[in-house]
Amino acid sequence: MTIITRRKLITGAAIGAGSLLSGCDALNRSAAFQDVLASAETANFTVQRALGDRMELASEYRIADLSPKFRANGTRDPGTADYAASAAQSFANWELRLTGLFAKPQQFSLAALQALPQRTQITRHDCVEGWSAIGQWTGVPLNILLDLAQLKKEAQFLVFHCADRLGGRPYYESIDLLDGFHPQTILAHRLNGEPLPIENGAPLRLRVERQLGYKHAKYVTGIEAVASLAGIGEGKGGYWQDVANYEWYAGI
Ligand SMILES: Nc1nc2c(c(=O)[nH]1)N[C@H]1C(S)=C(S)[C@@H](COP(=O)(O)O)O[C@H]1N2
Ligand SMILES: [Mo]
Repeated sequence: MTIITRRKLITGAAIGAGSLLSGCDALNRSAAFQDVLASAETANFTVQRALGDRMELASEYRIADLSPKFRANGTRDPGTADYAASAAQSFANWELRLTGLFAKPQQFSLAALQALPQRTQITRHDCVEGWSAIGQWTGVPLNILLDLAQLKKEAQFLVFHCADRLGGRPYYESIDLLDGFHPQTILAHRLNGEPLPIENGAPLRLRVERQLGYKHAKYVTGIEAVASLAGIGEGKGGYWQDVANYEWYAGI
């Protein structure tokens, strides 16, 4: 298991820097990521190479490559009264709460998220259960939210809280800051040009395109910035990590 801490992120930023500065405009505009780049003179070049790979983009596909249907897996409907009531009003009352290590913790309605700059990407989703699907996702880049809420320097991980439970436990997932600021990491509210279907995580789901399917939290209600995963769930960083020892870092 590789946990990328902020210290490693800082040393890694210099490698990433060349490709970031050429390609990733949104990332370059990110105040928090600028801090990271500014600290990059402490670079360790071995760590750098590995982290540089992690900032590369996942493959993107064409409309012609879309799967006829994007299949659903895991929870297909959270099934609570609150969720049903929210769905009945097209999730107009849905709130995404940013809590924990932010200088300006805040919440966003779905409409507020949709009013921010959006990214659309066609990517392949790979589930450990042995299937893949290509879908077109539209949503707000996570790095925009991290800057608006002003992620604090002590933050090392972002925990995604979800509206559903599996076997009585809330589903959750977590990523480090390299994935948090990655330009293809988005909170998606549309799939294949339509509002996200309930079975695929309506109204909001994480897309973290360099990782396996279980990292892509559906029904996201909150993002908590933390210095450690120890106090969350059973401390392994995600539902499947806690119950079945899945890898925390599921890079593809
Ligand atoms: N909240 C929540 N997120 C989740 C799951 C889940 O059961 N609940 N299943 C995960 C798994 S294993 C996969 S493969 C994908 C499936 O996404 P899909 O239903 O859009 O295919 O969601 C992931 N995110
Ligand atoms: Mo999965």
